[in-house]
Amino acid sequence: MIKKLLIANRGEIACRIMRTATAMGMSTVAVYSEADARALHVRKADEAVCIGPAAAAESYLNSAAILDAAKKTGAEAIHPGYGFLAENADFAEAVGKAGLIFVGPPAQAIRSMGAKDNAKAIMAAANVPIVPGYYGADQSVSRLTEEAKNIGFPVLLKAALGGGGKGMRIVRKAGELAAAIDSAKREARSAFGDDRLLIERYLTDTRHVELQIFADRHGHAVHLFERDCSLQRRHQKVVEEAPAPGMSPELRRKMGAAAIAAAQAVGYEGAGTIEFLLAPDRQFYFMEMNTRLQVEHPVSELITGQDFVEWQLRIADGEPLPLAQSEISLRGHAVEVRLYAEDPDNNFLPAPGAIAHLKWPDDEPCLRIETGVEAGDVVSPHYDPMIAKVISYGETRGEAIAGLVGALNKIEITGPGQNLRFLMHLLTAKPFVEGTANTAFVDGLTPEAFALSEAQRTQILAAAARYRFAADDDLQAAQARKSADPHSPWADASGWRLGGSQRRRLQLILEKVAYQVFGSPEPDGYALEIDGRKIEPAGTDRPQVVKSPGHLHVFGCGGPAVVEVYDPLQAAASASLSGSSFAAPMPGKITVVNVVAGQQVIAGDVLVVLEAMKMEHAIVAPVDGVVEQLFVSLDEQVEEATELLAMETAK
Ligand code: MV4
Repeated sequence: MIKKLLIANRGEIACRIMRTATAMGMSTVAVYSEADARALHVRKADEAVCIGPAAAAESYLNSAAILDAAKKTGAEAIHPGYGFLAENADFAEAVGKAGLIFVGPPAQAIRSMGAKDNAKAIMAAANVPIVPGYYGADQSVSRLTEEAKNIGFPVLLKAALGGGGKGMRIVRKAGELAAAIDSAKREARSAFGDDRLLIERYLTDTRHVELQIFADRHGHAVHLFERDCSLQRRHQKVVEEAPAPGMSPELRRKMGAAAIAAAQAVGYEGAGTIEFLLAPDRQFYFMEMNTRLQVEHPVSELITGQDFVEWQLRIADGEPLPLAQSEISLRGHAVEVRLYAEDPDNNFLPAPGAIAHLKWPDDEPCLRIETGVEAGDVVSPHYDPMIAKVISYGETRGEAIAGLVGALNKIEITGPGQNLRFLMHLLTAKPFVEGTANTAFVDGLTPEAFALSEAQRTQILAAAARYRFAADDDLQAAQARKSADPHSPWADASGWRLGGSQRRRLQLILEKVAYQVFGSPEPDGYALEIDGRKIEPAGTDRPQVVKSPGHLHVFGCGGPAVVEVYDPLQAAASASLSGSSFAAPMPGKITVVNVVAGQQVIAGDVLVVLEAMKMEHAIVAPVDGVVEQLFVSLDEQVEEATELLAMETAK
């Protein structure tokens, strides 16, 4: 048995592999770049070695540094995870030559499957169904044109060394072919250093169905059923599930047999995935083979009750497969989503950053969260901005989906961007719920598709207003307790005003839209009006609100929302904030003094209130800081531009 394992990866997969290796009694070695020095996978490992600067090319892709770390720590085996060097045949070979165990397939199998044309030739020879097309060596335009005409338009041009849709071109008629070949070859040359193309019949309305396989060194190969990964955004998987919706036992058997044949055809060992395109007529076609453990492997683990990393480690150590095909059974349904630090409202650009607040749903047996970060960590700008994988299991597909939506609704995160609302939209979209969403579904969505509904807006604004009013009351009460005369009417936070209305006013901004919110204190909280509309009292299932400087983060309304608390005079106050002093924006009477000299305040805190023109004007802290000096006192009449207070702003 392997005693010490080096994990040549980072983030959630490194933590996930360590969890199993530790459970198996292994000692674990993490490798990390300088940017990851304080990362969770480093903290979790028994030992850790810095392998280079932040750039992946100089660290996580640095074979020599990784091998050196293995040698230095006495690791006997290296697990590559996924991505980085996981499908690098040269690395797999170098690990073997260094006398270490590579937890993965033979280098030859990686090489064979690395080129689409070669992979198709091997599959065709093994009678694995492939998409009709041409994948020969003659790459002349005349030959490619002749073959395209034989296949029939529309055809798909694919780069032999391409992947994830890179270098793909749909050609709908003969006249477009020459230009498409030229541009596809140019792109392939620059992206992969090789411009070989293959041509396939373009299949429409397809599903992406992939089979998990394992093979050992003793000639055994099994499949552990299929996953449906049709929900992809620009060829990046977003939602994965097992088993595939609408799969019949007969089709599952046929696809499983084809996947095993594929594994045997390449002399496979370890964990692998055979990707198929499933057409509406239930014909399926080999697309590509992934010679690594996939990101989405947990959904297959959950429906089979197996630990695939344990299987990998045992097989890499020469053990036979833990189970025969007849002993592998399918139960229930699992769905996974990839929670990313990206901004769906900004074309899904990465939105890395420090995690100021992170709260997962309570542990449940049917919920699994795989993550490489904790509150206080940073989602790095140097690498894939994955925050976590969230996986839900249910006896039925409906239960699994409902559990996942409920869990996502409870996730609280502030700091980096996140795609929770997008994920929840996909999981509740009719085509997905009905199990009919194909590979074009996600890319066909417009941003409006996952915009906030009016009901969600109202729920979010109400939660923010209730939180803010309560916070002001608490602050007022705290001030009163500290002030010389705790029973002064000015200390009364109830919003009571001599002869005046008890209504409190807030201006909130949600997604760049300003709302007037009025609150009237009542025994069980505040009765709210938003832009003149009376709001239903809060129910029992209350959204969670977390404060950050100048913003309120509302969770539990179909995904996080950020509400800015705005006061017209805040703009005036911050506009008049010259250096670190405040000037009265107009003549009036000081009716509330909420702070004392030396008090720490955060952006949005009410400092003093000026009554002018029969209205209350809150002077708020435009930024975090400390109140240096108060120049006014309660009930004082002040002229316009009177200095009210001085504040030292946080650096
Ligand atoms: C196809 C196809 C239709 N017809 N091949 C996308 C990247 C790589 N996985 C292969 N892909 C496709 N190959 C033929 N002959 C449609 C796709 C495709 C796709 C496949 C699976 C999941 C998502 C996809 C999104 C767009 C296109």
